[in-house]
Parts: sequence; structure tokens; C-alpha cells
Amino acid sequence: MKSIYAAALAALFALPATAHEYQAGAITVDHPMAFETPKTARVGGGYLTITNSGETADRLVGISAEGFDEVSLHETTADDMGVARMTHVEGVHLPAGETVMLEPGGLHVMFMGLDGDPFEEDEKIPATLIFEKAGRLDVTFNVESRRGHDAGEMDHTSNEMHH
Ligand SMILES: [Cu+2]
Repeated sequence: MKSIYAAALAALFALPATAHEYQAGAITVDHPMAFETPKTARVGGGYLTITNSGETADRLVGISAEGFDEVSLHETTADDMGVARMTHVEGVHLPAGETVMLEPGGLHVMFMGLDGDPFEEDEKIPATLIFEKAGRLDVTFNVESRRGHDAGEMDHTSNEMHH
């Protein structure tokens, strides 16, 4: 088992410099990030991984960040025709002992009101996540380049909003 442990440890230290995590009670938030957006984008998506290592379920009930018209929780779903739509969600259920990903094509944070001020690579976006039980947690979303990511993530650069 020792070699597996060593490999895991090596992998840990091999994480890119952009990896970062935050903790509040039983909740760990890993690597909040957003992709850079085109200059004309009005909205930008935010992504993160939430692990609830507690014995009871929790819930992400909101997010706030200064400098935006609105920041909310969204989910992208495909309708019967395969057309992607974004809908506002009231909260994200965080079952005990489980990890929930907010990622492109699924649950995500939507930063609205970017008009004229796009997300740029290496920009940092301070935000506060609000959990029902764990309370408030200040995090920083790191803006990353789209290079190396496929077009499947492009839905958040669209100027179209579907509700
Ligand atoms: Cu959205």
C-alpha cells in the first residue's frame, strides 16, 4: 500500500498552481473557476466542486459577488430536441458524504451583467457561497483560458439567456 500512498502524494503535489480549496464546517469547496469570455459576453459561468464530508445533508442556497447585476445558481438541461436551456435553481442539494460538481453542461454559477467587462485570464472573482448549515464561505473564482477546452463549454459565452 505504501507505493499507492506515495503515488497519491506525488499526484497531490503535481496539481496545477490554479488548484485551490476552501472549507466551512463539513463543506469543502475545490477550485472555483470561470472561463474567460468574449468581449461582448453579458454572462459568464462559474464552476466548482463541493464535498460534504459531514453526517447530514447540506444545501448551497445562494451566492453573492460584488460588481454584477445578479449572480445565481443555474442548471443547463437539454430538452426533447436536444436544445440546451438554462434554468434558475433555488439551491443545490449536498448529500452527506458526497461530492457535487458544478460544471459546464450542468449545474453552474451564473454571473450576469458583464457588459463591456469580460472575464479575462488570471482575473480573480471574489464571491461568497451561502450554505444552509455550513453558513457563508468566501471563495475566489480564478478565470482560466479556454485553450485546451472543447466547444461544449461555449454555451456560457452566449448572449442568449433562457429562463
Ligand atoms: Cu447559466
